[in-house]
Amino acid sequence: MKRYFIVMAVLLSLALASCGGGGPSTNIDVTMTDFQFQPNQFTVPAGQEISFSSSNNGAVVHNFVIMKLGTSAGDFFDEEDVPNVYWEVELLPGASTETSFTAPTEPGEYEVVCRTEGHIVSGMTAKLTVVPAE
Ligand SMILES: [Cu+2]
Repeated sequence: MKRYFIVMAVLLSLALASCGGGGPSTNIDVTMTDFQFQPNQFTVPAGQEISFSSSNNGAVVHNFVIMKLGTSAGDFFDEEDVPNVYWEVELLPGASTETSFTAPTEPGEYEVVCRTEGHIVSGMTAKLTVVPAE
């Protein structure tokens, strides 16, 4: 019985840690649906290698596109936004990926969007906060 409580305590602390207080993490785990990122806020340390895992649970193609600092795709992602992409990954419906990218070196708030037509206005946006590395 005592062991049971210890296990529960460990699980609870892990759950609390994963809910995060907005602390930086080198892991991003995001689910894409029609038309949301879940979760839609991420905090990462500047310049670090970030493990990125994601799955598309929706019925259409989705993308996770990080815009460069100070840029925004606006309501519609088009050709003029392409040079402002910092990093992106595309997932077909039902697909998943495990990859990684290097976080931007400059701290700040970065816009994340899905560049599939019409998805930004449908609410498929997120925020990536880059904080100075410890
Ligand atoms: Cu999308």
